[in-house]
Amino acid sequence: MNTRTLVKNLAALPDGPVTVSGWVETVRDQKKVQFVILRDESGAVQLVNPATRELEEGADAAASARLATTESISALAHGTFLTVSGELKHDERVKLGGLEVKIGSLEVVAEANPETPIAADSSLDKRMDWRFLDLRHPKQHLIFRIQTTFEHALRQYWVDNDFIEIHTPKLMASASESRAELFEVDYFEGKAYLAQSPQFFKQMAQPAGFGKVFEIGPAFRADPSFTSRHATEFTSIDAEMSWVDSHEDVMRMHEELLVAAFTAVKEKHGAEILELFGIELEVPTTPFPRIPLAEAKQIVADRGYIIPRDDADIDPEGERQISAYVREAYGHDFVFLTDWDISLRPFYHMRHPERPTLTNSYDLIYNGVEISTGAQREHRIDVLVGQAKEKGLDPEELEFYLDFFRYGVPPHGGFGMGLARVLMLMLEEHSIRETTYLFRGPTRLLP
Ligand code: AMO
Repeated sequence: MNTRTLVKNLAALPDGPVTVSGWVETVRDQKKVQFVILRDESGAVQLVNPATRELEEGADAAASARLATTESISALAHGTFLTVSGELKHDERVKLGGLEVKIGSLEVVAEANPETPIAADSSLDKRMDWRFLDLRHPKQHLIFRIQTTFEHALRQYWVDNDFIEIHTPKLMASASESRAELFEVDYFEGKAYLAQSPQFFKQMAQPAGFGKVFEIGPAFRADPSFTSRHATEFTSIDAEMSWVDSHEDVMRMHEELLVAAFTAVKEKHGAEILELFGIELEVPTTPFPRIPLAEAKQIVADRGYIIPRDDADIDPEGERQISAYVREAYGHDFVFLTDWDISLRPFYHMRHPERPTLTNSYDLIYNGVEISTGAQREHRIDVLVGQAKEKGLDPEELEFYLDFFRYGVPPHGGFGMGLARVLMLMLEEHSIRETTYLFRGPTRLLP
């Protein structure tokens, strides 16, 4: 049996017999010769077949087989999956990779319906309906190869720095962020909630003595909005570490981590990112700029944009404006917005020792969009209970969490970061639907 060669490996082979398998991208059916562009998961190759259109009298079995091959090529629908054995020939006149395969035998392994349901100009929603076809394109492949490299580099950094990987449960007895955006599910006689974040359980690792932990896993938010940056299920990248003096220590780890991951992506995929996305990927330099939120709002106002809501938050346009400023002033794509008002932060954020209306927390903005929230956590039980009450939470419901702080917990902090958002901004895509394998939103549960 001939073993299958991936298209990307053909270039290194000498002229001679090969077998390739893949999907039919195009067929050019000329009178004397037929061309098929075949794509597999590694690339595309031109197949060529001198056409046999009719049999002469007394034709042998080989001639009949050539006629059959010619007819089956004429009938090939886009997307049909083929295995072809033939002769590889290097020929620099062939535009596609300087080689072609002359078809010897051809097997239709799996036929495709002749009408392809999506085209290059289909709407994003339609493409999502047919995601498996949409994902066949080289650009989409690259997104998920980048994702693989990115996650691998995060793990490598954490493993090299003595972090422990944890997998926290996604079925919970209570909310982990806010009561809004909470999915409730039937759970035997009672109710359970889908985890909005691993927040409580990554913090639990601190009194458990794990020191430094990370998790890459799903998070669920019953967020009814239809923005380009929100999903109801997303992959959350989380870290939490003991012995921090403030959120500054968390930011330092966070930026080092991103430098490591962007370096790995650039090294492995930089050339392809340039070719397919037209982007010269930049590895950020450290330290990332840090701007207190109040100052950022002033900078944005000075640029002529007044954030409409008067509740001290920064809105998406404000994020774009501050990013534009940081690009101009520092030549940087990332900025930490620090010192958030307590009204904007959850009860578990530690407050600033000298300015108690502010928290030891940050948002990380990348190319105009928030990708992450981080903070030092309040670890003093009495202060924590007070802050929970102040936020209108019932400490009894939080008993399991509050217990973590009653038996010796080190000062700690961490962050959560949305995977699809980072990829979206890295590749200048317009929606996390493009950088999520299968998007989940208020009106999308399929496929
Ligand atoms: P936060 O709620 O800000 O913080 O979420 C952290 C990051 O997760 C991503 N994210 C989302 N991505 C897609 N769709 C959503 N609906 C969505 N919601 C959030 C964003 C966001 O910046 N527990 C804290 C983190 C911490 O303090 O450690 C938290 O969850 O990129």
